[in-house]
Amino acid sequence: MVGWCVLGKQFLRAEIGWVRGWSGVSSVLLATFAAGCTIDPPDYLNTDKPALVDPDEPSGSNVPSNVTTRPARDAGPAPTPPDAGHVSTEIPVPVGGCTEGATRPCGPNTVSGTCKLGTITCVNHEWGECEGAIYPAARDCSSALDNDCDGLPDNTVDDTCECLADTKEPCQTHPGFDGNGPCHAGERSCLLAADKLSSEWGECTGAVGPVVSDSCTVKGDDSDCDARPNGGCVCVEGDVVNCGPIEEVGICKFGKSTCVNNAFSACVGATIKKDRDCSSALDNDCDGEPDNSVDAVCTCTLGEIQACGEHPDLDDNGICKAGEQTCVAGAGNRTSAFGPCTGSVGPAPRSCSSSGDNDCDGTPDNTVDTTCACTIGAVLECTTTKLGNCRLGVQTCVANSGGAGSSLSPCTGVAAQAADKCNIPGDDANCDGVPNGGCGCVAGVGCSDPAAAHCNTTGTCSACTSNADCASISGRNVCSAGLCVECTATSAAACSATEVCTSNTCVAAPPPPPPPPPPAATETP
Ligand SMILES: [Ca+2]
Ligand SMILES: [Ca+2]
Ligand SMILES: [Ca+2]
Ligand SMILES: [Ca+2]
Repeated sequence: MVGWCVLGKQFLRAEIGWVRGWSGVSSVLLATFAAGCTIDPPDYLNTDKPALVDPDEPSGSNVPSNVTTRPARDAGPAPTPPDAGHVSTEIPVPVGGCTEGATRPCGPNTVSGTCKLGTITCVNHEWGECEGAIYPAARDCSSALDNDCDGLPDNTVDDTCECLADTKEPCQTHPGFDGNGPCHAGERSCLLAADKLSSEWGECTGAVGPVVSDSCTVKGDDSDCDARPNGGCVCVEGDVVNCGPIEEVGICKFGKSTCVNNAFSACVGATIKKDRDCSSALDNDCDGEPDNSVDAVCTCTLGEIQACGEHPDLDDNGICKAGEQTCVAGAGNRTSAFGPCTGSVGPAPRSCSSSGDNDCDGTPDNTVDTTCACTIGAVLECTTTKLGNCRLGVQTCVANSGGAGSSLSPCTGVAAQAADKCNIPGDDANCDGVPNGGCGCVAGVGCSDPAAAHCNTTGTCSACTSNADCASISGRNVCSAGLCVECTATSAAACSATEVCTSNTCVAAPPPPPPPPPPAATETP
């Protein structure tokens, strides 16, 4: 840093090292100031221009260079008493005449802080009063200005101004504890001296530190400031907690337990779970479900009746029906299950003699079909034939062996029949559809054999006994010795007029004899 000095009557430039703070100023700096140096001159002084040196002043002035008192002519503030390390000086005013109208700087030998150079003018060949200069004032620990022109703000913290006025800061801290429980640091305030020439920290107040252990009687106490309220306590006096069941489900209800002398009392007022009761709609076992819920334990609702022993597709036909079983409780009602099945009836073999439906097929057993061919006991008309004088018979329905079927007995009751008669043409007395069955001939109809043309009443043919027997035999209508012939001597008429009977046969008559002798006759009467 560039500084400037007054040595004798001359300003000298000097480059010096600067260390902030009086107490740290090097001996070189101190020595320099002792020789009338300062720092940070205004720009117009920071030059080698000759105008800065009074040409009227002889060199080697005998004015001491380290004057520390302000001139008597200075009407400004009273000079500041020098304090330790504080150099107060000002630019010396030459004595003797001067060139009329000349001017030169005057005032403090520093322009740091609030200090300001003034101007002195030569009037009547004498230097007049220093105008406009501002000299160092007393330091004010509460001011951020550099009133004492020492190059530092007056409130710079150092041995004199220990602290910034009106500020506070923590003190007596408890690292790791402050902020927990009651623990916190104290606080101290910066106290400014009445004359503001110094400041210092006041007494530390309000600090609270940790104790050995937390209280077990004050809820939330963290006096040991470890961030664990009531640390080391089983419970806090007067605390009431739920006890008994794990949760309030069904009939289960919490009880209360109270902290007394750092221990919880016995549980009071709790309702705990009981055995399950399949007959109860309550949740006695506190599992979240009504006890009578049907599951693997209570397998049915007590008193419930259900079908059992069923016969698919058969029940409700005839005798068939399902059974029933009732839900009954196990020991202590802790379980439930259905009891035995009763009342179940299954199908039986069909009985053609029963009007019931024993085989449960939906129809009466005695319904007539291929199995039960008829209704047992029924009597039906029956026939063999209805020809001739025959009439209807009867037959009866009977059960087969075992009753599994039925059938009709043989037809009976047909009128007893005689053999066909052979002396009545067309007779079918035996109702076999064949008239005159068994007859070799029918009386009145005759036989066809000329040698047996006579029909007996028994239906057999024998030798003719009369011409009538031969009537039905063509060309042989004459019975002659049991044989039907054409003619006989006595039956020549059977031949035509031109024939004659010869050997029972009609043959051509011989030519008539020449005129017959009258009155002769050849015929017998
Ligand atoms: Ca200062
Ligand atoms: Ca604690
Ligand atoms: Ca339950
Ligand atoms: Ca049936």
